Amino acid sequence: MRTELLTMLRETNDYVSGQKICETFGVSRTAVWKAVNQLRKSGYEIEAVSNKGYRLLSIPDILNQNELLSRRKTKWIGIDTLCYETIDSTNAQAKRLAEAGYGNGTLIVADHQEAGRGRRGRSWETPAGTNIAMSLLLKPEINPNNASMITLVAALAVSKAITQITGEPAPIKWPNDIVMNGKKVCGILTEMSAQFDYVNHIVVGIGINVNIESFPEEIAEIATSLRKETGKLISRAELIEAVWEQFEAAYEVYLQTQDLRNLVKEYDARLVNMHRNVKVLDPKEPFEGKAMGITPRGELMVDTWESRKLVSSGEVSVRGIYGYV
Ligand code: BTX
Repeated sequence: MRTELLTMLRETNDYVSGQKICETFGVSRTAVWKAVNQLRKSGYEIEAVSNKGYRLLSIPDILNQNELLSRRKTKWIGIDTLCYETIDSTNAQAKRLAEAGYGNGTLIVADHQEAGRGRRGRSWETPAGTNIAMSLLLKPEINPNNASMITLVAALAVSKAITQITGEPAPIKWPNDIVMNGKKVCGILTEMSAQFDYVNHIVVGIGINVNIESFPEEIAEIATSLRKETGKLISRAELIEAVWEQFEAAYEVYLQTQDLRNLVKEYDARLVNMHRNVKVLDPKEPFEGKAMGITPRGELMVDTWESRKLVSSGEVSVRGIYGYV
């Protein structure tokens, strides 16, 4: 009931009468009063005025099930939403839940990760109280060869959601980092469990630096947050909702063709590398060229002086000639 009550209070700036709440949920006035107090304990400021009712004055920046579910507008993502104050890694937890039978669309969100994972064994910092760490469990009927493109779908969704919430551009650094002013504000790690021709499950892990103001020394040069770039305090729950709404829409387009042909234009429009010189750190043979956008399969097209090369994600990193972007 707390979730539904929150939704109800959030939908209006005005008072909602105790009577109306009782009738809507079929509960007693005492039950309403208890629910209001529980919400207050979690940090919500709720005013109670006799003869008028209850009014929501402020919403804390917390990530719990009530807050996320009361904002949920997605069709299928997050029907099952699990929130943790602290966890090793939301991706690791998503995998454990997948094996325990949780279904397509399960969303795992944590306030703090103790062993957040980056790509290729790297780590990802998620200190408590300021950032977003979340993973979506997918069980699609697709060819495993097409799965890596889902990372680019997620990057597009995050980029759009950040712009929707902050009003600022949030370009994509191919394949799946979101950058602001040349620094990393979001990382995405997609992991898959598959047979030869069958996907058991896919986990899309997204880490966003939201309200954090300073970073550990090792990453201070390359990392930034929405707070630092926009000067605004952002509601993490609102951003989470925006990301998954955007993801649902883009993922539906991807599923129709199992590739990015209908998303290339939007992706390229947000690509920070577009028409810039890049260094492709291919362990076999590093090379330089000009980035020309992505193919419908999500490869980066790089024109060298002699030919066009297609760079697949997963194997190589791409850098700007003078730095990270
Ligand atoms: P990546 O391998 O591209 O980036 C990891 C590198 O980024 C690190 O080696 C470090 O230099 C830098 N880094 C670490 N933490 C941060 C940070 N908070 N902000 C900016 N740069 C940082 C990117 O990997 C993929 C990251 C996915 C993280 C999500 S969080 C939810 C889910 N659970 C989980 O364990 N991982 C994913």
